[in-house]
Amino acid sequence: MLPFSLRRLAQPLRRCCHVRAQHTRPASQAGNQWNGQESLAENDPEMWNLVQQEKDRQCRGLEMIASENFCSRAALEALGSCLNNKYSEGYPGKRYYGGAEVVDKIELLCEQRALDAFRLDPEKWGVNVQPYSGSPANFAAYTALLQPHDRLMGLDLPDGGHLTHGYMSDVKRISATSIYFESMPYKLNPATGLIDYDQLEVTARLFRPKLIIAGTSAYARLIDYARMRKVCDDVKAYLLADMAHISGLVAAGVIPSPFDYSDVVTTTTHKTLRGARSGLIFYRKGVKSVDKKTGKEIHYNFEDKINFSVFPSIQGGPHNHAIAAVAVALKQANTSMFHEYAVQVLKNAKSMASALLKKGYTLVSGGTDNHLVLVDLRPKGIDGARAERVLELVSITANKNTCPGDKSALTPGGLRLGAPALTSRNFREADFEKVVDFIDEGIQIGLDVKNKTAKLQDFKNFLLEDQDTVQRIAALRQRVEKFARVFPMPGFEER
Ligand code: DSN
Repeated sequence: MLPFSLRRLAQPLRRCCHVRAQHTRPASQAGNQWNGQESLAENDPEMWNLVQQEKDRQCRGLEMIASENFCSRAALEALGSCLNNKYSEGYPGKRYYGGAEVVDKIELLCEQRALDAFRLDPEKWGVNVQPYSGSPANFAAYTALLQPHDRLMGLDLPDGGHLTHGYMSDVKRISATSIYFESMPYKLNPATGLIDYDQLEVTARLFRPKLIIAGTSAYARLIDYARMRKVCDDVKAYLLADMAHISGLVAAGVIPSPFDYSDVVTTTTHKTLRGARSGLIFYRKGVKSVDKKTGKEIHYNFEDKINFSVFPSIQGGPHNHAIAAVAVALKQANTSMFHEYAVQVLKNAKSMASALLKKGYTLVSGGTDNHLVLVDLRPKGIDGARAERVLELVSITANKNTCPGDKSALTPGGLRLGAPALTSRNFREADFEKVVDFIDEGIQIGLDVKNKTAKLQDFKNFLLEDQDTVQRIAALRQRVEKFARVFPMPGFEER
């Protein structure tokens, strides 16, 4: 048997629990000292109640927002842990604060799992796991690769791109990525709904960007990375893939990987990847080429630039709790169960697409090869804003989206519908057919109300005030919620 002192050293966790037990003495014995041990429900019932309301909304509703998902309990446990408390500016082994030995291990583990999840050779790829989310990740990557006012090209936001891909309107630079850099969009071919690579090539030759972004947030097809690489090589631009929407599908290997063609790859971690809300930047490293004359190796120089850009140029202390939770999700993403999930996401999106087509809906690009569909509601005589609102009232959450040729971002013609979240609740193809039935019923209500009202605000008021409509909505909502509630929900039981 170990002497008492050694036993204590061998059982650090138990000691910690012992200390905690002392801290949980009733307030009367502890002299009313603050100990931070009260649960959220006890300490802040108002907030607890709101969290429970949100949990209930998620459980009884049909979550169709293509960028959302339901994070696992294990990852949420890491997210809601003591790691929140630690400051650790810098990188593992090079911190500006003491006490970072554990968070160093956590960050290194996350990096290793990120490379493993995407099957990347650590000699050829590195990763920064500190970006707070996708937008700062993109801004940090641009700041690393470009000088202020250098040129970049991304898919236009109304065509399914993203704000951070350089979005500006006709009259205003909107995203910081168009304020600090000069941006030129590429577009979809309006006839096919597919990225117009020919036009991209022509524009790139004229605009001479230093960076081209391959990434989307409302595009139902696969990206031709090889074609984009060729354009980049022609104009000597970097290729940055923003795989935020599809990174879970890439990790599972069920769609082509951008890593084969890109210099840098960014992603969020909470969409199809199903982790905590955070961001990652992958960059090439190692030998880029060999000088033919001298035989000297030329190396990629992204690593230092990207790390410096994330910290100290743009961010401060890393969110260690998020990094740990992402590491948990990345481990999950490397399992056969996650592969099955990703396969099912694709099947469910296809099932949703064919059910919508059967009901006479028009889909941008005519279908889907990934996790989402973009419904063009204009031929039906309604817009995405009206559809979004009426669906919200029947507990179906989706978002309005521009379609090619749309003029207004406030009443665009499209509705974006994604399969990832409900697939995490074990929905299968037949369930998605049922979901489409509900969506169609909701849109019928929307059409009836649109015919009786003028402006969007009149439409919204009518939905809440016209008794017949209120009853139709309530009846449909009841059926939607009865259907949705029985499916399992990842995460904590009650929060
Ligand atoms: N807001 C995300 C989306 O819905 O696609 C992108 O950042």
